[in-house]
Amino acid sequence: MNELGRLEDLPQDYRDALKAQNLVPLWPSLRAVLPPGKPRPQTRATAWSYQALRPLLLQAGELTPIEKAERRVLVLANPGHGLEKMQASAAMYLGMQLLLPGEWAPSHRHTPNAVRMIVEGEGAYTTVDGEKCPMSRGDLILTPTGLWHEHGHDGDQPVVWLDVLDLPLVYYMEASYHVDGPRQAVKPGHGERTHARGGLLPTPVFERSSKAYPMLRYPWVEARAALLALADDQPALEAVQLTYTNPATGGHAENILGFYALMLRPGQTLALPARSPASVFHVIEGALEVQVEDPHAPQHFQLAEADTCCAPGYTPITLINPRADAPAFVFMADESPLHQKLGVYEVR
Ligand code: GTQ
Repeated sequence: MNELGRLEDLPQDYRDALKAQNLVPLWPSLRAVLPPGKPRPQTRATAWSYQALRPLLLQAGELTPIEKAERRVLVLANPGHGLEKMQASAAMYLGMQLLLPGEWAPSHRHTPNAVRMIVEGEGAYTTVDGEKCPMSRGDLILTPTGLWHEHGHDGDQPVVWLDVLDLPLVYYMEASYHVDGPRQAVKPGHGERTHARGGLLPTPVFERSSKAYPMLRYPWVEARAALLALADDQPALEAVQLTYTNPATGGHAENILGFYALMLRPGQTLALPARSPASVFHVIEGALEVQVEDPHAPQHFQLAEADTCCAPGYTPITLINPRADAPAFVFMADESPLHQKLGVYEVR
């Protein structure tokens, strides 16, 4: 591969003439925008300890009343992108949100898609599109693009959840905005109950239009039971993994990011191939070691319950359950639906 001409090789008056007409020579930047062989991700393998961030999140509860925050969130920001960019990867945003007993985070809707993975506490709920979704540890609750959502808390202990949004992508597209709304009227309906039996799909014979997102809450008790059943049923299966899907389409639960529940058997090591999308791992139960062959600096994270890490794309990742006596249960998010839809998805 030959060396390309540099900007400094061009006479200053020529560079000035280009600039005056909003013109840029490609060749000095060609290798930067099309690097050889594989991308040079800004995303760095990064881990966030729940034990370390929890006191700071609770402190935010004392420092900033909910009325002054709307959403009281500490963002898990990737230093590779610059913390102020508030992104975990190119397309993923992660935040730890705190809601205290009696608090209410008012109704709004926005273009980015969100999910919540409940980390700690009981008694809180999210109302999404009029459906009241109780929050329990390990539950996944969707707030897809455009749907009204608000958070309330009838319990007596702090509740914390992990927000995963495609905000960096939607913001980059200059398509990010929100609309405030009044408190929602709660309508009857429990999508997680009507869709609790995989393979049996409610058939809306007399309905003119069915909901684009018929299931908004994926209870952890169901996901955990499904993982244990899968592991038990297929003892030789390496990747005990489930995808959170939209039961009506069979496709991913949301349009841009993918969400998965994984189980690692006691002592299991699971080597994942390098894939183009970035990914996020959050420990629901047990312990997890994550080895990331990050080209910047290889990382080996030891994660405890409620810890979270992210890994860039195009990078082999090894997951290890260090415990010989108990399975590890992991929530994973990635950019696969986006890469697949755009035709840039790769496994190496
Ligand atoms: O709970 O609606 O972490 O709108 C960032 C933006 C959470 C939310 C975030 C949001 C929300």
